[in-house]
Amino acid sequence: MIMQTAVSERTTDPYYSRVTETWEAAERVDPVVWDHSAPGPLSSEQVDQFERDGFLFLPDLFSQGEVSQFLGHAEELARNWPEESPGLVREPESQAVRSIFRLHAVSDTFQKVFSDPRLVGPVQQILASDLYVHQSRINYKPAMDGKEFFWHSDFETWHVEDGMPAMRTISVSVFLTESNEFNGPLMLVPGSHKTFIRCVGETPENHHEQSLKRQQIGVPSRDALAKLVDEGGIVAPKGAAGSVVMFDCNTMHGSAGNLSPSPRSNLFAVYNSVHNELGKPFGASEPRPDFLAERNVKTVE
Ligand code: 6CS
Ligand code: FE
Repeated sequence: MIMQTAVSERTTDPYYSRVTETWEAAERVDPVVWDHSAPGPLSSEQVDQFERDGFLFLPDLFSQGEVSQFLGHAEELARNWPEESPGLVREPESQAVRSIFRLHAVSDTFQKVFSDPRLVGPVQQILASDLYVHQSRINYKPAMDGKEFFWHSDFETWHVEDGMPAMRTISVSVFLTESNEFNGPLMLVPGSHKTFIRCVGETPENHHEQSLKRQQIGVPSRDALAKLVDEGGIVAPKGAAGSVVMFDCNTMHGSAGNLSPSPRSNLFAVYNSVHNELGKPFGASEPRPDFLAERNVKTVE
């Protein structure tokens, strides 16, 4: 058995990034499944699948009635968001709303969704830990205006810019609309979560003001992506509104723009282990704002 070094005992950063002149592939040092015998709703086959692929597709987890209520609430938030209040991101080439962040702090409806055992149960099982919401958002991907999300590992940004120490974090994406091949579905590279890609390029100041519209730093080089895709291919789970994709924080993912005439909206909750609290950023001078990286650790129950 390979012994993992406790995060608090690490003397060097295994996940340094944005410092070398060429990209590098480094081995992940953290477990993916933290305790195979932890209780929860997933079968042992599903746990093994998550460990192998770095994601799991759970079709039809929420009913059509539930998601239409969530979508209505999401649209209402976008219509009424006060201009001066942080958390709203517009599309790079139009005024259409791209994302709204930190829903767990502004919406009782979504806070309740983020405590739902259908979402929390599987994540607790894989991470074998109590959880808090590190980040939450809606990506609206509006009809025709909704631009791509370039390939990235979320952990790379959360480590470098937010000070997240270890890979003990899982995102869940709830489809608020159908996801199909025409509307820019989430694409993932199976198995990519086991390799940490060190990215090229320095972090500019206030990087998030640019990266949330169109990310160019903290993204894999062409050859790095080619290597991962050679090994694992690309999948795009598609399905009805109410379906859920849960994926590891280091799984390489992205999505194309939405050229269809209807929106493709997803609700995201990012659950971090309470044992993996944020510290100082590992590669940026200032930590990012709270709406991107929650520092108030409130266990979900
Ligand atoms: O920077 C972030 O934290 C966010 N940006 C992207 C492109 N994905 C993850 C996260 O929402
Ligand atoms: Fe992402």
